[in-house]
Amino acid sequence: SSASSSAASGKLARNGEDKKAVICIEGNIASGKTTCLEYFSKTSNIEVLTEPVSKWRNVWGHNPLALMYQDPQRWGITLQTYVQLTMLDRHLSAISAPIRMMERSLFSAKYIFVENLFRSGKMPEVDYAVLSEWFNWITTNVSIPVDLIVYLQTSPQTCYERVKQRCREEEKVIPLEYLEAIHQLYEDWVFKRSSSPLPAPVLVIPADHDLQGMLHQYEENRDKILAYL
Ligand code: DCP
Repeated sequence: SSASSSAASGKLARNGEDKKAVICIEGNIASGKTTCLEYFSKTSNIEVLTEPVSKWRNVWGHNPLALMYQDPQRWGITLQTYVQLTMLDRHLSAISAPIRMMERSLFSAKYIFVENLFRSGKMPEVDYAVLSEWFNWITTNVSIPVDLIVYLQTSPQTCYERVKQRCREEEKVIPLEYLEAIHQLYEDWVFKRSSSPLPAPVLVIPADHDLQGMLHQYEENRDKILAYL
């Protein structure tokens, strides 16, 4: 974003440090974000942060991810409050390479997942209000620079098949309609100006291909991604 790049050039002017770039990999559940990050982790100068999903499955011995899927009305806010904290922690952690790639962001957690719970009637308005106030406070008071969003664009059907294939226990209850709703929110966010604000420009990568096809996509887009920064 222009705000983050001017902040970065200000930093450059003050202490001669090089600008560090942050890329967020975004996409539906099982769109292949982890594979993408694995591919780029082999590139020098890029540090890769995976999503803190293991934390969402175990906080003090509790599994808020599983609880959310079992009863979103009751546990949606519990999971999403913790997701917001863990994403904020990721965004604010010290960057050790010129380029950081991370899985999802504080922004998609709010604009896609919290939004979906609320719009589908699975989150009480008071929970949505409290999460929104937290989110607004954070984004007003803390600088969260993002330079590029890479959107792995899939069909909900592809994600549905991948979710079934990988058999993550918590996700066994996910119906196709859930993936369709997440898909629609992502599409609106990326392509519709009237939707939630984008923190950075977006590069779209078609992601319905099989593993070999995807590795080929990443190879082809590698220079494009690096050229953005
Ligand atoms: N999740 C959620 N709310 C969020 C973020 C994630 O409910 N704000 C859920 C969706 C998934 C699980 O957490 O069930 C893991 O999320 P991802 O889809 O990001 O992780 P994957 O491992 O599925 O990514 P990929 O398969 O693309 O590598």
